[in-house]
Amino acid sequence: MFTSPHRRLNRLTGEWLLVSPHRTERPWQGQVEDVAIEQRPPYDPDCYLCPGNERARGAHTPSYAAAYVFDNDFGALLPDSPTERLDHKGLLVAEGERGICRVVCYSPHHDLTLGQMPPAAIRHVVDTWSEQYTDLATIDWVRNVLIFENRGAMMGASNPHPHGQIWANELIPNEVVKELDQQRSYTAHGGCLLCDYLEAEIQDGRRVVIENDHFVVLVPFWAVWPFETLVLPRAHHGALPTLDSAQRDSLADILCRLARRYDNLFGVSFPYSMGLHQQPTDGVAYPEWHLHAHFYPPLLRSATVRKFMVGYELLGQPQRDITPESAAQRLRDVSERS
Ligand code: H2U
Ligand code: ZN
Repeated sequence: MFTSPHRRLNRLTGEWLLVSPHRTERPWQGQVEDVAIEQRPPYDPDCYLCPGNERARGAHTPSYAAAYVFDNDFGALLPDSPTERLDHKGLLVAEGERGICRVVCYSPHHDLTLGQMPPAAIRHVVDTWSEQYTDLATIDWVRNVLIFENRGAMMGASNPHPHGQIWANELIPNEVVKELDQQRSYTAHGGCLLCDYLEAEIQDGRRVVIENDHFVVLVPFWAVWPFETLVLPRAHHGALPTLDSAQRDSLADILCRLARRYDNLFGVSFPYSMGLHQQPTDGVAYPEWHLHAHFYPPLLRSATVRKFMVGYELLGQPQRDITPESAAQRLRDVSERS
């Protein structure tokens, strides 16, 4: 691989990023983050997601034993927003948009994370995600269901209780539109973009982090975030509901193992945003769409130094120092013990 500055194509979005392999050793005198020593109780009487507690707007979180889903009390989208449109000379353009926002508690235990949950409990979360996708897809105006998680204060999570979110939109969001265009245009090559990409990565091997029977985790060739990963099913699936029981167990296993590696990398509960990209739900067939999950962690070289997307990256294009190959090597070298 190149040892000099170069640019790489993100095949999934069509966007370029800069890679500067020679720059890893630059000194850092900028912001360092506080390392929160997390000693959490299994139940927190002040947590709105713990079983039996009251939430911020007075709703009651019931006693629950496994994953629990509720409508977000402060949803960014609302199911009854009016259909409005503004188009002033093609310059001031706006559209009303409906949506449904939900919160998924992964576990009743306040102190757990994905990497600390037993595989059977993560499998239950996978089944819950799948049911939610199916359930929301049946609503005729829902065109996309995005399941995601912000973990850690650094990524803006509002609460340490293990949880994620679901936003079901009337319109397909930007990142999904870009990936759809790329996957669609790639079919001119005769196959699926991510099936072919996975095959190329397995053959190369340098960016593969973990494999099990049905899933592979790799640092994508075009990763922007230092320890960004892509979770791919070996078989071509457009969304979770078509995964069989063994494939779901495999997904739960690989998510748990990845989370443990992340936590062990810098010895902290590793912050990230992760999300599942599944085919849109507008009733159209998307044979080109390949189910996958992205993990975008902000940490760069230690628990206290994060990557900022600023300057050239905001104004030009993303740039990274540590190469995807060396990030993958470090994630391979780290233990999976919890
Ligand atoms: P984040 O940690 O990623 O912010 O997700 C938590 C969500 O929980 C957040 O979107 C919602 C917030 O609106 N929430 C409730 O629905 N009810 C509450 O009582 C507090 C927080
Ligand atoms: Zn809690």
